[in-house]
Amino acid sequence: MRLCMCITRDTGTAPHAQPSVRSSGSRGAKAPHVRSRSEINGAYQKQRAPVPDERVPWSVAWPAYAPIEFTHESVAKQPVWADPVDASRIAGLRDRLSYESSPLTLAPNGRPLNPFGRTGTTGRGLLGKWGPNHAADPIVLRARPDGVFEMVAIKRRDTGQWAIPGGMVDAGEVVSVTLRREFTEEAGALDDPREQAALSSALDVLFGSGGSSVYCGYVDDPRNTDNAWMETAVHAFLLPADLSAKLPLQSGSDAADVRWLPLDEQLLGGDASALYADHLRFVMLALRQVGGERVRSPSAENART
Ligand code: RP5
Repeated sequence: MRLCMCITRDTGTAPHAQPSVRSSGSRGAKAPHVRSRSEINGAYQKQRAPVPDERVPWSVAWPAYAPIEFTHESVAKQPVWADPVDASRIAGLRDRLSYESSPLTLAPNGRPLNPFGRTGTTGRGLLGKWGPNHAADPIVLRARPDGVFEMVAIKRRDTGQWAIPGGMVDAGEVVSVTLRREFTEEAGALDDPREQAALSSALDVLFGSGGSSVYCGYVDDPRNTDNAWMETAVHAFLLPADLSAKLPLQSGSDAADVRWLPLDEQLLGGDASALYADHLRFVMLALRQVGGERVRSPSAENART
């Protein structure tokens, strides 16, 4: 596993002084990017050709490969957050920032190729950008008196899974701003102005610390395609005990629910699909970094993918 600094898209500088784990993504795992080949996201039903594990890598010749072309209508109508339909007309596409593949590898039709291999779908699916689509994921943790950590988790509307309350990095936005904005939008949508003010000052302290940068790289996200994929920067924040009582939670419009999710042995040792995409793996990395020896859990490597 290589080490790197997470580089922000807009400044080209490292947002934090600490080195973070750079993606090993799904490379080397027994079944490479399984969620990127799944139809767990309802919009992808019947939109993927089956890709056996051994045929995922582009290096494996597969002349009969017949992926299904799919770009969701919400993307095809080209809202402000989406690229033009024709990738070959985008200037500088090859040099877009990626934590995984720099420069991007382009297919003869000018579309970027997923650095983790085939997904059974071409086009962009639900993703706006050709190539990497950048997100930021804040893992907010608190320790219970019995030593078990809890994390602020939201229930996603698309797959119904619990997830880190992360989201897309807006154009021109730095990761540190996205982390706080997404957390507030998804988990801190409070109506009461007094509660809102209390949350805001707690978040000043929490996010003001910068947290620990634990990962940057590919996400095995069920929206990925052969030509568009998710990458993220994951930061962990450990709440001091006095602050955790002052953190009221309320899910925003993007989330069906929000809660303090116990990171107990049942969750950490169980099925990785208990959390969205690669989020269980990111949580394991965060616990190892933030919790150290105090964490009672199997090691990150034991997480099933
Ligand atoms: C995942 O999708 C990232 O890890 C992040 O949590 C999320 C961002 O997408 P939206 O929540 O904005 O849909 O790949």
